[in-house]
Amino acid sequence: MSNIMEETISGAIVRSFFKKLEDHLSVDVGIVGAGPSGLVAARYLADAGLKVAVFESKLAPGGGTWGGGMLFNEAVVQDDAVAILNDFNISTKDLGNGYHTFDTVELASGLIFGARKAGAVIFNTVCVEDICVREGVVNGLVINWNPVRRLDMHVDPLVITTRAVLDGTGHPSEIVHKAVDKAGLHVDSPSGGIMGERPMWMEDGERTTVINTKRLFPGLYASGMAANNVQGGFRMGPIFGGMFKSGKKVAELILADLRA
Ligand code: 48F
Repeated sequence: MSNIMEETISGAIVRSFFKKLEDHLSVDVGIVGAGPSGLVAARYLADAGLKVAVFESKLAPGGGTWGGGMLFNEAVVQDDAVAILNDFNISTKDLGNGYHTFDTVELASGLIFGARKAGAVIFNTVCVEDICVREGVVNGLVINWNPVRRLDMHVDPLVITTRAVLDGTGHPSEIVHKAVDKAGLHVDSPSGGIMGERPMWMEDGERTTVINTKRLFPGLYASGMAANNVQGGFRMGPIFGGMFKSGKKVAELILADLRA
């Protein structure tokens, strides 16, 4: 008895995955975290022709998009960010007061699909555990399987070479923490370090998320709640315009820098 089908399928998966990984050992942009800001950035950067890899520690990309507000799977966006959802073909319902609702399962799947179809590759269950810094530039991501981290296994990582790194890790801003605490970098924030996120204030949080989205150090950028954590912005809960606009803004900043 032969296992021809089993061998074919296993071989196809192994060869196909390793080709994908090998093709992305060196990328233009390494995005850490497949939340809304990271996925929006991934899509616009890939649309512009850059080689983009997204590393997401969880099995399902999407970050904080799936659960809406308190597991009610609807969320809200303002008028001025609906155009971004239109770019992803995600439907919204106009409330007629400047706000729109949307289904968060459609949001999560739409953002993931949009980023993938634009050409960004998503490596799920892979966490970024460190960065590389050479001659004053952040130029690499240190990756490992998230189950390795979760099980506290002593396994050395691999490195992805980057021209730009985006911290899209949300509230903890894990990558900027590595830059500040471990590499000793002085980032572009009021203190040169991480200011820490402030409590809920939807209006100010939404406004400042976009302002807080910036290049923090050569080769290093932050978006979404990671950007707010670094700059001391307010949290805002299940309104997502700031996240989408932050992802679009950081894509434009990275594109301008890489094309300069
Ligand atoms: O937190 P998250 O959704 O990022 P975001 O783009 O959006 C925030 C909103 O979802 C919400 C909000 C809106 O009002 O406040 O919270 O800022 O997604 C961050 C993703 O990063 C992954 C994490 O699993 C999540 O999916 N992540 C975090 N640390 C790492 C990581 C890491 N070290 N390596 C890989 N992925």
